[in-house]
Amino acid sequence: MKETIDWVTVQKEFLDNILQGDKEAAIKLAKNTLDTGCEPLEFFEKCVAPSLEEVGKRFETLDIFLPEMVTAAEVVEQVNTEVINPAVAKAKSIAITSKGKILLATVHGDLHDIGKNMVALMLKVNGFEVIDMGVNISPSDIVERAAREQVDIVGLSTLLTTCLPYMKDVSDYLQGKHIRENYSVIIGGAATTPEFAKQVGADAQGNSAAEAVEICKKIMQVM
Ligand code: B1M
Repeated sequence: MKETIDWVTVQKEFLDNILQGDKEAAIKLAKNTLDTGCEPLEFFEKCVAPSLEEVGKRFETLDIFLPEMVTAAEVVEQVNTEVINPAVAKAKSIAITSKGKILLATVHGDLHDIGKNMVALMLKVNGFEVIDMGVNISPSDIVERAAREQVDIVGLSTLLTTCLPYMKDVSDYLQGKHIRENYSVIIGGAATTPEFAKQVGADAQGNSAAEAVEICKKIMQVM
């Protein structure tokens, strides 16, 4: 039976672990929490994501500096690789037939990929074919690859407000080549909002990996 989790305590401990660069403790905490019956995505959304948000707040208020933010991100990447990703993959079997082909990229100028990688993983385990171009990808490369791979959906991520214009560039580039109607465009990442999605002519905006999956299912009209 699933135990009740005190998320405030777990998150506080996880935050301390990642700020101190204590990979072993963070991994142990993640494993122990999953052992109580917690779903890996729930651990990511209720502990990892809010802890990183707190890291961001402390960075903004100069309570911590870039090296600590880098360390925290490195520990999280290790926890994802060693605990969360394998647990997600184990819990869901990869579908044989594709529900749709999705191209994902973090846009030009932006190196953030923790959230985008979780979106990619959740789409894959939910039966979508994912082409993940990685980070810092130019609008022209995104459009060229989308056309070459004949994807159904173009998915763009950014966490930096300074990189939002590149999302608009992708949309404009698709329009300019008269191929915009061939794709659905969805955007996400902490810098985006539903209003911004409307402004740039995107079809949808998602605030979490789970939401990204639901949006893609709706677009492809699959369960
Ligand atoms: Co940077 N950083 N960072 N950073 N960083 C932020 C984003 C910031 C908000 C921190 C702050 O000041 N409060 C700030 C941006 C401010 C702004 O633009 N307004 C910032 C800054 C300033 C910077 C640098 C410029 C710092 C510097 O060098 N002086 C620099 C930029 C480097 C660059 O990209 N060119 C920088 C660097 C870094 C690190 C390398 C140290 C590291 C990134 C490591 C990595 O990603 N591999 C890092 C980190 C870790 C953060 C914070 C702390 C955490 C980001 C994160 O992973 N969040 C962040 C603070 C914050 O976000 N509040 C911050 C967790 C993740 C799960 O959330 O990515 O939003 P997110 O993804 C979610 C949803 O948004 C959604 O699903 C995900 C899962 O739930 N989603 C989608 C994401 N993509 C989607 C796509 C979809 C749908 C949903 O459809 C396609």
